Amino acid sequence: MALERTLSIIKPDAVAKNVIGEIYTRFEKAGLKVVAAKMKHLSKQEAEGFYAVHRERPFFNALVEFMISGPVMIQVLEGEGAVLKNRELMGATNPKDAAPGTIRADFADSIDANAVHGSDSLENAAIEVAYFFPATDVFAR
Ligand code: RTP
Ligand code: MG
Repeated sequence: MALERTLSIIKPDAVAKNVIGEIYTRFEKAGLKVVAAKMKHLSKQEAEGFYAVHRERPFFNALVEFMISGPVMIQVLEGEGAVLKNRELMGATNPKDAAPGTIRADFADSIDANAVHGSDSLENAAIEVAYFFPATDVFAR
């Protein structure tokens, strides 16, 4: 497996629940390192741009409104097979379908308020990391 970087967002519901640390612990225990991080209250424009691939989907407006409902914690995770590893830690999009012990099973309330975002491919990871972090703000470790 190759060393990869992926973009992770702790969504407004999980930030409001005060579980940033618990989620970071899961990343660390799985061997993923936080190599960049910032808390941010996204503007509507930033959220729409980030989720532009979903623009035509019926849930797009609800998704954007939810993502701007409060601050989020945005981080770049680095590790062997980081993209898939993070998706495995997150669990299925709908918490009802998420495997026990995953972040969404333990912290998500609904398909909208589903605690975390994670890049779904190495290609999208590079695009998403660059969307939020200039290269100088990502630290090789
Ligand atoms: P994410 O992008 O947030 O990591 O989630 P994901 O890959 O598991 O799911 P994706 O298909 O990319 O959808 C992005 C977010 O939109 C919301 N969604 N709602 N009502 C629906 O059918 C529906 N489908 C997706 C979810 O909040 C999902 O995380
Ligand atoms: Mg996605």
